[in-house]
Amino acid sequence: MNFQIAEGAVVLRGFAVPCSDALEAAVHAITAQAPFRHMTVPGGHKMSVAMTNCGKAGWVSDRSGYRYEATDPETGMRWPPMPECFTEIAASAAAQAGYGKFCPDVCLINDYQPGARMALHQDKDERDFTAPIVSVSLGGPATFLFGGVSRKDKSHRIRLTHGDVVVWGGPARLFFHGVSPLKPGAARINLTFRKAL
Ligand code: MD6
Ligand code: FE
Repeated sequence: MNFQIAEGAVVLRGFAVPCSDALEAAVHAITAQAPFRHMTVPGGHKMSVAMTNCGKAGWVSDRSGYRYEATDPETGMRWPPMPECFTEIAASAAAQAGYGKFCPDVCLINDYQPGARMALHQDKDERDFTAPIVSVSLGGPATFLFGGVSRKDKSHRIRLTHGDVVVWGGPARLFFHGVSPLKPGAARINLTFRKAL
């Protein structure tokens, strides 16, 4: 059931299941406007996870670095607006985890096909670290890695399945985390909601 991974970080098992059809339909509509793409990291290689965004800005990476941009570099257009069901699930999950009044302005949408992974990293491109991050998992299972303030800290391994939500903030806001390579089988979509601007 629900549990705390560390002070400030909780897993809400199945929290998004009741609205998962609406969330998936909204992802489909967003990707019709702003398709998933494999972004390039500053080192020059392409990420195995494909990404897109919705909201007032979107997280982007290219050879010059990571940042939030108001427009999609692929199309030059604004990112699609954040659907109401996105804002609602993010705010209600944050409240359930003890973070009141969370109002995300960005949702990064990650598409994991089998073999795709996310190396250990910190989320530190946002302006305000007092707001938590809310992460919604849809589709196939994945192993989420959750470490500590230092890259060298030992990671917990947490299996996340369809509808699970992780809320991340306070003393855990800058903890290292990642995703192990996805097993063959069903693809996974992850929504991460941030107050980035
Ligand atoms: C993922 N998630 O689960 C990648 N970041 O696909 C993240 O990088 C992440 O789940 C910050 C907080 C929660 C997360
Ligand atoms: Fe992250």
